[in-house]
Amino acid sequence: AEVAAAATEAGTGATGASATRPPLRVGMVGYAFMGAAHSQGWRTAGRVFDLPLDPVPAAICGRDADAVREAALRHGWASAETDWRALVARDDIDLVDICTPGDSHAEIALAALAAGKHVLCEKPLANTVDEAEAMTRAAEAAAARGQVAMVGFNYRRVPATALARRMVAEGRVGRLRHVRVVYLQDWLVDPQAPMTWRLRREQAGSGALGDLGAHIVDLAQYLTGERLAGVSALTETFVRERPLPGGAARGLGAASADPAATGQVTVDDAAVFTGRFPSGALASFEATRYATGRKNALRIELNGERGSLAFDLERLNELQYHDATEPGEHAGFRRILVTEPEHPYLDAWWPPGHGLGYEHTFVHQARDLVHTIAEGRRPDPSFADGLHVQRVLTAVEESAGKNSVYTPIAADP
Ligand code: SOE
Repeated sequence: AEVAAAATEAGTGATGASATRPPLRVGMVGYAFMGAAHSQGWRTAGRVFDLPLDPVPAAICGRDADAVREAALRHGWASAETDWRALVARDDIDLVDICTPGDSHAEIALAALAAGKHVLCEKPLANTVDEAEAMTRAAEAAAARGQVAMVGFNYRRVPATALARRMVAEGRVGRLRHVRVVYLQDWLVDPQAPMTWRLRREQAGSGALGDLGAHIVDLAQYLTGERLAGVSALTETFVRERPLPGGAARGLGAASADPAATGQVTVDDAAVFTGRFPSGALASFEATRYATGRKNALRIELNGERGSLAFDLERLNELQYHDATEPGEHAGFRRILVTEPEHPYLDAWWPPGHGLGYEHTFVHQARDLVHTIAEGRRPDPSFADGLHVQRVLTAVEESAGKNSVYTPIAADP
């Protein structure tokens, strides 16, 4: 159905200035938190960056007809669908953006690739290694036909993490010894916080592990340029039964609980694991929804022979750097304010010193994907990268099931 009042028209993209650029017509499945975040990305990327294609927010899809219509109007999508198969079948859609829970990623992505679409899929890529393998095979076959399939690890697109990656590649930390990374949230500390799909294995695949652990595994691998070789892990489900939701969704859960009914939590609440990189560097990871007082604290520190880097998502415009080659007398961690035009993504934004936030990562993701498609490059991160993360998550669960026995991660074929 056409949403008449939407800001876009066929052939005119989010910028309203597409006369000279071919459109990239996007169909997005899902309209909750991630749908809203991706909408921001698609709407804004072409207004801030000079893109080779003009992203057109063409269609948004969700099962509830009224809710998806309202989401289309709110987020600026030109039309709404209630069946993702209808969306995938439309010949006026070039790219399918998957923002649904993990249990539908594989089916939608496989159908979209078979229909000749480019695909952006939220993390974690899938709920199982088997699904992720099938998706990766389909993505490789589609790449030969010029299609791009990317997985949405948005924290690679924080200017400070992109700068950290550049500095590691330039050798500014030297040979790596330690990678220390945590992702801490606290929205489940209250045992009466209601159930959500995120706490059901059949929908989410896993708990804090897949939701937060996937991010930190990807970020650690992205910054180091290495893939984990094996892990030793512990996982725990602290609260195994929770009230069912009593009302509408709010934030990551529901606004109220139903006092009369409960549901079983079938995923982990927290995962703690160590790992080895092929270079010999040791890594430690912690992903939890029970870090009381920590809201969205993704922190990573790298220690190498020549220096160290540290990043904290709660201070995302900053990168800490210690240069160990400086004379000891005045060496020490210093703060790089990552807000300058020479930093990744920042030449297109505000004057120097004016910071960015969480939502900008989705704008940068849309920008990078548009370039990847237009320039016929390999996506970064690819489905193969998403598959490797999935292998790590599975190895973590295996190791945790065997009381932390070191579990090698299957090599990629
Ligand atoms: C919830 O834990 C969540 O929204 C994740 O699903 C996102 O991937 C992360 O960016 C923020 O936290």
